[in-house]
Amino acid sequence: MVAMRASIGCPVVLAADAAGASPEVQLPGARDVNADGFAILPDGLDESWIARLRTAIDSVESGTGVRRRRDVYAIRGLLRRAPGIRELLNLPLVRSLVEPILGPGFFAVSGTLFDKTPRANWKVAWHQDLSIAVRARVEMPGFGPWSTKAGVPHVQPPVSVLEGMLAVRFHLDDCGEDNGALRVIPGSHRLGRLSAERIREVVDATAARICTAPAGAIVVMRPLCVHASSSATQAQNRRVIHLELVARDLPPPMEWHDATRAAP
Ligand SMILES: O=C(O)CCC(=O)C(=O)O
Repeated sequence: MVAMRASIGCPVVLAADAAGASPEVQLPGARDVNADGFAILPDGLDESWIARLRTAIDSVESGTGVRRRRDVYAIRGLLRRAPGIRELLNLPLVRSLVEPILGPGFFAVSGTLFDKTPRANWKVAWHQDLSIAVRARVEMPGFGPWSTKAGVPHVQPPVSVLEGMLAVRFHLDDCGEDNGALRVIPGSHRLGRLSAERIREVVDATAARICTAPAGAIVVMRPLCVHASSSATQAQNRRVIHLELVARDLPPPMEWHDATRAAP
């Protein structure tokens, strides 16, 4: 199989293994992810892994955290609701991709399925991901404002916490420009937390990148990278498993709401 290059520089070649990575996958270097704020690895998971993840998602029953607009489009708490998805954290491919960026001992603090279908189509304006889910509300300098989502306390932490996070997105369907692809502003994660006005300025001043991705692709993104998502104009699913990973605990007594670790 011919290896495909990741969308940005300095690839690291990873030999095939039994755990689902395509042979000779070339990983983006940490330096490039840190420079651009995102990277696309088109040749990530193989067919058997895609099928396994689709099955894990199909088994999730509706309830709190499953948001419906006639059809499911977001399932939150995914690692708890579909435990099979935790296996992603043990994949050598994922470790090889994430460890150079976050360091060893990374763990997931959030897992969400985002889907777009003809009956559950949606879009998101340009924004940064600024909130984290925590175990309990604790007043600490630098943390705030607070909100509650599905009964879980959320807070905006200091920028230093957000800079230590990485979103890893596993595509379960082909996602072209017409299928609600993520759009990102390269390099914008290096500007810190931005006001709505600054986001508009940055978007006006910088060419956006559309993260088209085939099924099996893995997209990594720094949460501070300004991003948006358009509605799909194609009548097919756009399932993405979106995990947020970190390698550090929060300053005590603040604690992550959910910390799912890879098996040792
Ligand atoms: O999946 C998408 O297209 C958008 C996700 C998003 O905007 C987010 O995670 O903040």
